[in-house]
Amino acid sequence: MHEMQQERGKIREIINRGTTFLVMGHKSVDGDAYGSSMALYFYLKGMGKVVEVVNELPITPLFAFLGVENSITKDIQSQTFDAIFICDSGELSLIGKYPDRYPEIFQHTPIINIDHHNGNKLFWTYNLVDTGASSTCELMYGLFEEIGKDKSPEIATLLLFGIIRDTNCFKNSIRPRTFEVTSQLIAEGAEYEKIIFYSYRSEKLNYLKLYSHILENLISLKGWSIVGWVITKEILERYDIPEDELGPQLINEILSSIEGADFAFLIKETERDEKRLSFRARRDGFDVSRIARHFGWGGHIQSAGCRTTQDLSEILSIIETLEVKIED
Ligand SMILES: [Mn+2]
Repeated sequence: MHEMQQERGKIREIINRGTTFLVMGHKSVDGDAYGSSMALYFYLKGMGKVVEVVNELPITPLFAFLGVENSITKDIQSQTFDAIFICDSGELSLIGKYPDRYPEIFQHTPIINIDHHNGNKLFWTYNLVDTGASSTCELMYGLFEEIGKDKSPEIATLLLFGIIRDTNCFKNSIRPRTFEVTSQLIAEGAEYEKIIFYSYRSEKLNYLKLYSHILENLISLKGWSIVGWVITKEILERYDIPEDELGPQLINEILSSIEGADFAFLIKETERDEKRLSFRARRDGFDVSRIARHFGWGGHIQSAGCRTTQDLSEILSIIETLEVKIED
């Protein structure tokens, strides 16, 4: 904890002294990566800094309800920055091709990593990394506290959005600090009800029909101890669902709620010849990040993801045979 405090102090100094910053989260941005990087973007702008926020992939329209001006660009405009912030990603490979496309910038700029993923390599210039945190947004709150400038209700909403999405509405990875931060954010004007309404009470009818299809076509491995489902392009077309709108909700709300299952998986075919895999443990004692790490990616004990170009049958066999039960 003392080290975290020191690191926050150093980052505060860099922010106070610098003028130009680059902010990014992992590509295929989720609520936490979006909330933390956009909150940081607005916070730094509010301090009079010049800030760019980038992502390779388009942001899902599902985040539009937040009403945040879309400031995310695909390309980096400036040549130099005082620091690069990488939010919610413990690996350089997850932020896309920026280090390859802009080697000058990445070789000569301090990188500040704010993250909570297991397996973070801590090889950044500054590491505000706490794997016990619910979300990167929870850690971002601590950094803003350290800096001490007031947050707008818009920033508070972005941070709360990340916390709610990463904890799946306070079901996973929570600790007392999560609720302290949540309480403060609501006091600062975060729109709790709006986040809940649009995240959990706005299911479209075609999605509910898809859920019925899923339940009819579940894949079960090892009896019913592992359950999952494969999203193909054909299914997405049949139910008229954009590819980027489907993923976490399905596995959180449907697959990992099935009685008797230890963990659940979701395999999604993407545009390229690649598959996106998500895993959720249904209960304690199972570390699904082991499977994601097998494919060279990572995540948390209860919730992890990865990408692979391997065949479906190979993937299923790995999921079935890899040991994820945590030994006592
Ligand atoms: Mn996160």
